[in-house]
Amino acid sequence: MNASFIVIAAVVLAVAAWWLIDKRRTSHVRKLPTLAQVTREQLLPQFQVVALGAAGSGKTALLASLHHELQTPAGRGYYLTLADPSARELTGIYLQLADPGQKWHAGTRAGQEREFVFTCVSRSGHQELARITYVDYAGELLTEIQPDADESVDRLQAYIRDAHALLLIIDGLRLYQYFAGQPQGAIRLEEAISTFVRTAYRASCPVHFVITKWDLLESIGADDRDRLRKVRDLLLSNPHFRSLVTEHSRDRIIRLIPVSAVGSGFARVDEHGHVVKQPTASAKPQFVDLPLATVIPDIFRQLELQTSRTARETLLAEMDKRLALGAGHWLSALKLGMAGPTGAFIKNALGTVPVAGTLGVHGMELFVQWLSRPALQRYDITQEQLLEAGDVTQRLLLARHTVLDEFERRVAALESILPESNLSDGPRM
Ligand SMILES: Nc1nc2c(ncn2[C@@H]2O[C@H](COP(=O)(O)OP(=O)(O)OP(=O)(O)O)[C@@H](O)[C@H]2O)c(=O)[nH]1
Ligand SMILES: [Mg+2]
Repeated sequence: MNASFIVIAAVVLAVAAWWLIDKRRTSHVRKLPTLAQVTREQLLPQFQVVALGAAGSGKTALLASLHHELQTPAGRGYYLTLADPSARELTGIYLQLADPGQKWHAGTRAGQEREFVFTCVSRSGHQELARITYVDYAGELLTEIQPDADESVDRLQAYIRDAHALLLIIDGLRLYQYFAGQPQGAIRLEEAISTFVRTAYRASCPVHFVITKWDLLESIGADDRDRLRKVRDLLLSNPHFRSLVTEHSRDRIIRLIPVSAVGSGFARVDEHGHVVKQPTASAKPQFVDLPLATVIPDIFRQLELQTSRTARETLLAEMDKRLALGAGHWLSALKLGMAGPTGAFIKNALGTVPVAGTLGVHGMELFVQWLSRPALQRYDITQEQLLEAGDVTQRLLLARHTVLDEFERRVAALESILPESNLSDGPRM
């Protein structure tokens, strides 16, 4: 009796120990859902963009102008939707911004910071393709000690940690002051660069330096390219900035993007150094779609640099084989078949590449689609063939693919008009 009790107890203990060890071994492996388990919402790849910049550097104006510009397709294959009351709020800010008869909008106060969740929708078929969360906050949180703002600062740090792209805002007014020989321009620029460089060094996602108020810089060069070259040379003359670019450009994407929320001739700097609206001007925002259009291609280019070459080559060889059998075979390999080649590649990357973990399964699926582009071209597979071959889920994949192509073309156009915008040595288009 005593002996059998000891045996039973030993067996129970051994089973419990095995269960515990197995649980610990598998608990860090993310359980991937099957298609039947995921809802429509979960099927959408999610991206988070955080714009960091000092108070008054133009973050809210850029956001409002970007929303205004992208709320209809206007010649693009996609547009953005935003739910109320956020949409109403940004529309209100843009209308005030673009009205030469009204004062500028008020600055964002600590505690007023918000997430704006945009949905990227395809023009044809109005398919929801991805969610892009954009965080707007009070610039003082970055540089000043604010009483009672600890919670806001913590939230901002969490956003930065989870960001898929960081937009580091360089105030064009400071650059204007620098080129006009005013000492406060150099001082503020130095301040902004040292704050940013610290953050950018720690980030594992792509980093875009966004130059706001581009319209104020017209006098520094003959055209956009000449102006951007001058701004890039100035930034690279800062040893911290130069060191960031040198260190990170091999496996990270670093970009320089000029934007104007109001466009050429809308405002000027008066004799007191204030930015004033011109009474009869009308707003024509310039390049404001770029901070968003470059996000997804840049994340993917960076992932391409960071995922194992062998894993990528195995996946692409498999995709190639399927494409040789026809469009339908390729599409079924892309669908949430976690047992197939896509699934194996995604599981591997989720465990080993920093940005992949935060992108999740559907962001990574989109990445696999993006990687297959050369094979699609090689087999000369047309959109029509793909559409005929696909079912409803596959059409969603396809719509995502088409918009991704458009983002890519926009990045290619940016790099051909303004090659100085690419600060990295990484692969170019
Ligand atoms: N000329 C010109 N001025 C701009 C532009 N964008 C912003 N401004 C000016 O910069 C000011 C500040 O812009 P905001 O968008 O409020 O700046 P912010 O970074 O959101 O500031 P906080 O909310 O205080 O952190 C505006 O009131 C305008 O005077 C632009 O594209 N061109
Ligand atoms: Mg603001």
